[in-house]
Amino acid sequence: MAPKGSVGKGSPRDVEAVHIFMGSKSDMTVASKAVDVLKELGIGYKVTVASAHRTPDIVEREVKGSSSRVFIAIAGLSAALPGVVASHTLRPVIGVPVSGQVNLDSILSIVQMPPGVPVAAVGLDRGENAALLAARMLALGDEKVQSALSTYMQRMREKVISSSKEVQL
Ligand code: C2R
Repeated sequence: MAPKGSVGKGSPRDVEAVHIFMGSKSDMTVASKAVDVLKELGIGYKVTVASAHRTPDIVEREVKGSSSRVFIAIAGLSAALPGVVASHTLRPVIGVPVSGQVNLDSILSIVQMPPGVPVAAVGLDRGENAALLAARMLALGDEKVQSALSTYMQRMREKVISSSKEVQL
């Protein structure tokens, strides 16, 4: 039975609201995309390298001891990590497949979870979308995160509009 654990109290800005796991240090470029977005939105986070295959005991300990509200799990190849994180918690888990020689291996490992253990999946290497999805979850209970997300969306909109002007040759 997965424990409920204790979720950190206070604003997502003041606690490690998102816990990012990566299966290896080699996944760092994908994790950096998530970290950049969380920093931009002012959301607190923690990053851990731990592997369901190589250090299963550390994954279990880190998840069960985490006070974060949402987990992001980044892994390539046979990506068991997001599913194993989800098996140790009742909090939402977002999986990020990492690209490699095959690509479908990590995508299917994350998308094809058995019934009863849900993992939300974003696209290949889409660390920024994992962070934005986590932010949307946190925004349900926090107006400051909601407003930071609105600003982010507005900036994206302005970028598209200005790039449309740039291509008027
Ligand atoms: P190395 O570069 O360390 O050999 O790792 C990692 O996420 C990484 O993308 C190669 C790839 O193996 C992945 N890995 C997993 C897991 N642990 C490591 N998929 C896991 O537990 O699921």
